[in-house]
Amino acid sequence: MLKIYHAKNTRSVRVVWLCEELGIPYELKTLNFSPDDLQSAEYLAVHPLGKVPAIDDDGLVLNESGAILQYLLEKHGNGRLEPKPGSAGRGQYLHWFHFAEATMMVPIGNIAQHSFIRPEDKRIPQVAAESVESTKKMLGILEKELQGKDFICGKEFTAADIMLGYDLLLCKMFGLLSDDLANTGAYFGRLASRPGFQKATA
Ligand SMILES: N[C@@H](CCC(=O)N[C@@H](CS)C(=O)NCC(=O)O)C(=O)O
Repeated sequence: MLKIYHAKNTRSVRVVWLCEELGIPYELKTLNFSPDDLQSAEYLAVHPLGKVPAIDDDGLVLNESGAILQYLLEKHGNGRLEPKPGSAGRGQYLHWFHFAEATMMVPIGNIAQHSFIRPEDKRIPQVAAESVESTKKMLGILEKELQGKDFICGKEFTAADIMLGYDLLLCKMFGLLSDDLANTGAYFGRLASRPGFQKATA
C-alpha cells in the first residue's frame, strides 16, 4: 500500500488531501517535525534531505510534493481534478499548480525558517520581514485572480487548489490572510471546508 511520510501542517498535507479527494488507500507514517525524526538515519534513507513529504509506493520512493501529486493523479486520477492535457484550461492549471510551490512557497518558507524553524542565532529578521512583503504581494495577485471564481481554475476544484490551499493554510497561520483579502479568504474557507482538507490537517 502507498506509504506517506507526513508531519503535521507540512507540505505532506497536500499528498494526504489528494489521496482523500481521490479515494486512494494509504498508510500514514507520521513524523515529528523535528531533527530527531527528520534527520534520523532511518528517515534519511527515505529522503536524503530529511524533509517531508515522501512516499513509498511499492518500492518507488518520491519526495517532491508537486511531483507526488502529478504521479498520483496519473496513476489514480482517471482524469479527475485536472483539465485534460491539451485542453483549453490546461495552461492556467499548470501555471497555478507550479506557482504554489516554485514561487509562492519561497517567501512563505523563508518566513517559517527565519521566524521559528532555525535556531535563534541563525535567523535573519530582515529575511523574515522581506518575505512577509513578498508573500503579501503574491496574495494580492491571488486576490485579483480569484475575483468571481470559486476555485483557482474557475468552477471546478482541481489539484492546483490543493497545491495553493497549503500555501494559504500557512498564510492563515502566520496572520497574513487579512480581512481586505475578501476573495482569498472566501476561497480558503471553501477549501478548508472540504473533508479531505480536514482529514489532512487533523
Ligand atoms: N519542494 C519540496 C519542499 C519540501 C520541504 O521543504 N518540506 C519542509 C516541510 S513543509 C521540511 O520538511 N522542512 C524541514 C527542514 O527544512 O529541515 C516539496 O514540495 O516537497
